Amino acid sequence: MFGMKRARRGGVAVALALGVALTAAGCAGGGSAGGDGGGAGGGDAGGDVSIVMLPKNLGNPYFDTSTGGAEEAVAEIGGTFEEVGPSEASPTSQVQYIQTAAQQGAGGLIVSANDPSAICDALDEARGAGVKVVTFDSDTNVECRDLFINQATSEGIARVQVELIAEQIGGEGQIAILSASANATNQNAWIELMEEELAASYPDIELVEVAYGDDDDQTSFDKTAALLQTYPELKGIVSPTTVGIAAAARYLSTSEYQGTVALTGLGTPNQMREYVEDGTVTAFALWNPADLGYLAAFATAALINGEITGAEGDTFEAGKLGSYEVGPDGTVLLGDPFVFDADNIADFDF
Ligand code: RAM
Repeated sequence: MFGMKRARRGGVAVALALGVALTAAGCAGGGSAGGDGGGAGGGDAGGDVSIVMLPKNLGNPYFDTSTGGAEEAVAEIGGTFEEVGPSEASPTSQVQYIQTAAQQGAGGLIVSANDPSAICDALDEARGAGVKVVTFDSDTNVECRDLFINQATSEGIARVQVELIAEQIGGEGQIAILSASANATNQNAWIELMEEELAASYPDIELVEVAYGDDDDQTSFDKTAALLQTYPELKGIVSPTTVGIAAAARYLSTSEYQGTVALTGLGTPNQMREYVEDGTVTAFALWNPADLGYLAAFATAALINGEITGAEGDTFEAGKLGSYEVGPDGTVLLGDPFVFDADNIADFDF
């Protein structure tokens, strides 16, 4: 609704520029649908495509970009679009926005969940009132929504971060994780898999603590300082959140640890560029949040228009991204994570 307008312009440009690079990879890994399912491009089918987008919280550039992608898609489809959301990424902070969307008769709700179950009652009610519910980025329990649009497999997201930190600390030493909020479905799934991967393949790396910055810049900054103080031998930090990694990089960049304590995880190129350029960070990963929002909006429109029900094997068209197929547990996969470093970071703008 508000600040997002600014982000939308950037988001659209990015989606076009980046769509090419990151989408190419994504299609190779997942996609596969095939049939063109009738209303190609999702154009005119005629339902009331009114979509409300509810990120974990407002004020996070990652979600500004995903909202920009969703808004671009809804403009192509021909519907109405609104972004709403809380300022804090806490388990129940989204409930009131879900209730309002249902009361206002939204056709679809796209949500990144702060907790797998805390918003389920509200989502059930909304679905009972005819709202199609699509999670993206961070899922709820499967039974609480119609579809989940997943940015990449959890295994892939976990693996790339473990590989990056292992490489950056020379395969041994203490590391910590600086996560988002303690209940975040997505971060918790990735952390569990990172722990498994570390245990299985990196016996000389010790994970000493998982800290939570709540996807709040200041909290993440303070938690970074605390980790460095508590663990003088710390060799590296993995932050699987764009808010956390940017705050940790800012702390490290002016500290005695710059260049000696490694930092990687999931970040946006625009937030991380200065820290790659000043040597605080070597490489980190992400996907294209604009494509994620764009895909979520096309999937939601397909549900609203009755083109799909969310059943495994359903296929739909997602505009410039092409065809997608619903996989097990009502999940649609965008693609593979992408690694950003000094050689490519200048090519991205989101
Ligand atoms: C933050 C949020 C989001 C996550 C990214 C990587 O922006 O926690 O849910 O997907 O980081």
